[in-house]
Amino acid sequence: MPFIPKVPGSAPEVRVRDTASGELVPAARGDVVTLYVCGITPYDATHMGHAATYVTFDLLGRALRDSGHAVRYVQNITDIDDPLLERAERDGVDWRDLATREIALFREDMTALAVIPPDEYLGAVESIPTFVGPIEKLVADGWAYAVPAPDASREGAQDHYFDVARDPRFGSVSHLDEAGMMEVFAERGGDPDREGKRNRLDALLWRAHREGEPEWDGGSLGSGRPGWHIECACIALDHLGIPVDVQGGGTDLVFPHHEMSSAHGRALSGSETFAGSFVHQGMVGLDGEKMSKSKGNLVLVSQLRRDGVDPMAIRLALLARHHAHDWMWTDDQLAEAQQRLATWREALSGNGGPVADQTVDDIRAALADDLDSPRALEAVDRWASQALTRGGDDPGAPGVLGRALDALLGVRL
Ligand code: 5CA
Ligand code: ZN
Repeated sequence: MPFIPKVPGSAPEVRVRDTASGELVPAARGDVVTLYVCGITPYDATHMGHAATYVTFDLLGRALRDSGHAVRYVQNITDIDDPLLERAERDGVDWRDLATREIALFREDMTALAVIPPDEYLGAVESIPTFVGPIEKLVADGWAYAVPAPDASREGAQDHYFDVARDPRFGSVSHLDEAGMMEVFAERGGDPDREGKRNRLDALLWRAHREGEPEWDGGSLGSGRPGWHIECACIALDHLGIPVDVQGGGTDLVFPHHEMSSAHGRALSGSETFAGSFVHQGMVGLDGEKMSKSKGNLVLVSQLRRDGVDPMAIRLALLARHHAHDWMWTDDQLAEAQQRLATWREALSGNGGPVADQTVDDIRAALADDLDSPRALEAVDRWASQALTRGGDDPGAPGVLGRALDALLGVRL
């Protein structure tokens, strides 16, 4: 946990655009704000898309703290799932070693980007014993059912699926119709063609052991491993309680991941909603396509760091784009961010400057308005430009603004 300086003055209530309702809603619903953000699947290094996501929720946490709230932030690591096993197999490494290595690199990247770590950072693997009881409960309560798995390593073994037709609120996060759901289900980890499912969209909760795959004790479910969505539902339920205030991640998780984990979480908790708001980071792309580990079109935080790029310039490049929009990464944007960082450093290194109170208010107002970081940066640009062209006679201004940049934007000069 880095030291976060206090900023004089007070901040407005933070509002965020909730994907489920489409409305701007207060992110906080009480003094303590619970924040669950979907973490990485650790099979490759952190790219600009991941970095944008975690910087966005870091910004939310900072704005909430500044407006007088305490934040309880939980993040998972999907350290057992098909993509991780497939990559480990391809590269001839143990999946545990691959995950350990990538988690360590991710944490280094986040530290370099001044991302405040979550209060609890939980691996799926270490949490598996806490998934079994809830899945058994879903089966017992009629939310889930077994499907014979003839290719499993043990005779009579069964996979377990969530019955989406049981849930009258299914679709309340993404608002997709069935065709829209089907379009993305398979490419985002779903198995629409699995024989024996009641509905093609039903989600895997527990997979019986197959030869060559790792396995864990599943109680009455049999030996196997958990599905993806139930992991986030159970961790959120156990460590924050449902409803959480904010469920976060990239827009690629709206369906099926957040739709399903919300359905599982509501079924388990009896709560009508899974989250006060669902906040999603737009997709960051490269060369016209979504940046993704599976496509390999990546700009990596760790590579830029090795190239000697100041991590604060990387952070500024990310903050220059509004989180709600998709955008393409280009080298020009990094060059612009480096220029901006140099200008800010120069302006803040003077003995004084124009009074900064209005600038601090402008940063706060921009962040409170659905984390409008580009607007916040422009406010600082205006102050810096005035300081450099006309100077100013407030000796305390650079100090005040420097602390605000550190506390509110996570930019340390
Ligand atoms: N482990 C799951 C979530 S439980 C997962 O999606 N892992 S991930 O490594 O693929 O992505 C980590 C986070 O980065 C997710 O919130 C995801 O939505 C986000 N993300 C992935 N690719 C991009 C991208 N190109 N642009 C913006 N965010 C992205
Ligand atoms: Zn998740």
